[in-house]
Parts: sequence; structure tokens; C-alpha cells
Amino acid sequence: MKTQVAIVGGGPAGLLLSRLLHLNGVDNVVLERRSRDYVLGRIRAGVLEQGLVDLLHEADVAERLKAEGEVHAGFNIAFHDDVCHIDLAQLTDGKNVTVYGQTEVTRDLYEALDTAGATVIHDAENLALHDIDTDSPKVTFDQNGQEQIISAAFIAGCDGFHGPSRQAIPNSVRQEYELTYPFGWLGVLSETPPVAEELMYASHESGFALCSLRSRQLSRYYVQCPVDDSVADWSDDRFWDELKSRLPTEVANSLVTGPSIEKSIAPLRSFVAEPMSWNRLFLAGDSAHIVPPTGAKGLNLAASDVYYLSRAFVDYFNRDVESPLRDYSKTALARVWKAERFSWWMTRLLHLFPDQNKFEQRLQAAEFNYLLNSEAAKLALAENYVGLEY
Ligand code: FAS
Ligand code: PHB
Repeated sequence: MKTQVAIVGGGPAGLLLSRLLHLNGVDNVVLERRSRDYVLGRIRAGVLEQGLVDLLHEADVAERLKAEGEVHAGFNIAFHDDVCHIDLAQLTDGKNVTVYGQTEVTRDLYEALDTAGATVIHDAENLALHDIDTDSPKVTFDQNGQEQIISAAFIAGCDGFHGPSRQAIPNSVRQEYELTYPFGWLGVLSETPPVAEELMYASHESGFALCSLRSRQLSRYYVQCPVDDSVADWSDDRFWDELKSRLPTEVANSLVTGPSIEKSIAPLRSFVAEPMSWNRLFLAGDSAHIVPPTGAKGLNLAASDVYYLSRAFVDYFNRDVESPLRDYSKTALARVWKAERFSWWMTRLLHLFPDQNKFEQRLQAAEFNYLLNSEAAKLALAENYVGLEY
């Protein structure tokens, strides 16, 4: 099989890139290791920056988002018993975020690609990249026991943190920067009304908690948990009790609990691999970088990578202009590192670090009090939360 761009990974980055390339006449194929049901069974991000919303409109996949997504003009941060409201719209001249599950974004993209007759290959096993330092790179994979070969002009590595694309860049070329956090997030989805109109991030002496949502009948909650915990350690009752204990009393008292319909633990890390491109391979999304979900940046960074990369491929194929492809890594990394900084900052502010000494605990309290009493500090948080310019 021949194509112009072979896209490894059928998550949001790979699918959005495929859709934008198709709309601009650039032939591509998506190769996904898992089944479609498996991909759509993942519960991940919930907050979309305006940049991603705009890109989904450009990709003509925003009908359901427009109908079901909830625009949020602010959110709350509770720090022990104090609550700080971040009025995003007032601080950023009207910018906001939209609450709409990543699962739904992925579903909308799959449907649009199917309708357009795009080639999305699932259950692509043992995928490997070849000859990325030549003009005719290839991808091989097994499907139903048969080896398949796809040759392409370029390969887009959109295969997430555990995919093979990043490793295809030689160790002598690739630099990796990483921070791991000594805790994880236990997430629960429940068919219960959200505890509040807006999201609430809560920092408490027993740990972090987050009250989010997917709709007025579907809530998404998180509590910080030990990194080596497993879902089996957490009954629904234990989860609800721990969540309530970390929220301001009046919020905890209004929490509607119910059976979990999904429960998972995500490790937290900050990670960047440089460069994000090498010869004919270009990385986008989690294959190149990971942020702790505190700042709701993971999915949104995948979007800005795809914004830059899709435009660079279109310039190359449709206008014979190569410079955006040459500059892609530098352009994408500039925005990635600012989101890494913000996600790290928000994670440091809100979580209980087991090895934290008393001085660091006072620093955390001072950071929150500065935020609570400074419009400049709130603006800095707000402009990062709604998303910096692409
Ligand atoms: P993805 O990981 O979504 O997609 C990569 C795809 O590549 C997957 O479908 C995978 O099956 C496929 N793949 C992997 N190896 C392959 C191979 N060898 N061959 C073919 N395909 C292969 N972000 C937030 O903003 N908020 C959150 O709350 C949040 N929670 C998260 C929880 C978890 C457990 C994880 C892992 C991430 C979370 N994220 C969150 C971040 C997440 O939303 C990512 O940023 C987002 O999925 C990035 O999209 P992709 O880059 O497409 O990567
Ligand atoms: C979510 O709704 O899953 C969510 C919201 C905000 C975050 C992280 C996750 O910062």
C-alpha cells in the first residue's frame, strides 16, 4: 500500500491529523494497534481549550460538541477551607473552555473518517517503522496474521507514550526530559449530577481532589492516590468518603454519590522528547510529551501539535513549501514547554508531596494566598488554563 502520510496511532492526535489532511487532499492511512471499541472505552480528558474547539470546527466534526459540550467561563480552587474562583472570561477578555469528553471527540472523529471513506486500520499488530532516514520510509505491521507494508512520503508518530515512534529516533539524536510524581490519580465516572456548575480543584492535607463532569447527568471525579495503589484497593464507598473528606464541607454535603461506571488509576509524569521530528518522522501528542492532567493540557497539546503539523504537510504537498515541516519541532516544542511549566506549577500547588518538608508546605500555602489576593496571579493562571496562542 502507498500513501503520502502513514499515521501511527488512532487516538485524538492521529485521527484529527488524518481528518485535516483528508480535507486538504493529502492522502493518509491511520494504523491503530487496538480495536475501535478498546480505543473508545478509554476515559481520559474532559476540558477542551478554544484552540481545540476551533480545530474541531475546521475539521467539520463539531456538531455534537456544539450541541452537548458545556462552555465554562470559570472554575474554583479550594485550598483547605479557602476557595478561590478563577473567572476565566473576566480575566481573559471573554475566553473560556469547553467541557466535552475526549472519548466523544474520538468518536466524532472516527465517524467523520468513516463517512469520508478514510482508511483507518485497527488491530495493526507488531507495527514497526523503517527507513525513516530515506525518502521512502515504510511501516510494517501484522493484520490477521498477514504482514502488511505501507510505504509513505512521511510517517506521523501519534502512538502515545508507549508507542514505537519516539524510539525510532536514534538515542544519539533524541533527548528526553522527565519528572515523575510520587502519586497517581484515581478517576471515577458516575451517572450522578455534578456537585457544582463549575469544576473544582481541591487541595487538602490528605491530598488532591477534582470534581469535574461530562454532562449534567454524568460526573467525573478524581482523588490523588499512592502511585502503587490499584483500583482493587478502592471500593466505591472508600472513594466517595475520601473525596468528601477533601472537599469544603458545604460542597461535600451536596455531593450525590452513586455506583462507579468506570474506575481507573493514571500515573502522573512530566515528559518531553526532543526533537519532535527526525528526517521523515514527525511526532505529535503523547508520543512526544506527557503532562500531569492537573492543568488539563494533555489532549490540548496534542491539538496544537496537529495544528502545526497538518498545516506543514499541506504546505509541503499542496504548495511545495518545506520550511514549516523543517520548523515543526521548534514551533511545537515552544508551546509544549510552556504547557509543561503550567501543568507542573499547578500540580506542585495542589498536591500533597509525601517528601515535602514544613518549609515547602508553607511555600504552597503562600503560593495559594498570593493567587487568592492577586489579579495578576489569577490572570497568569487563567491565560494558561484557557490555552496560550498557537
Ligand atoms: P493516545 O495515547 O490517546 O493515542 C495513541 C494511540 O496510539 C492509542 O490509541 C494507542 O492504542 C495507539 N498505539 C500505541 N502503540 C501503537 C502501535 N505500536 N501501533 C499502532 N497504534 C499504537 N489529559 C487531560 O487533559 N486530562 C485528563 O484527565 C487526562 N487523563 C489521562 C488518563 C490516562 C490514563 C492517560 C494515559 C492520559 C490522560 N490524559 C489526560 C492525557 C490524554 O488525554 C492524552 O493527552 C491524549 O490521549 C493524547 O492523545 P494522543 O497523542 O492521540 O495519544
Ligand atoms: C476531566 O474532566 O477528566 C478533567 C478535567 C480537568 C482536569 C483533568 C481532568 O485538569
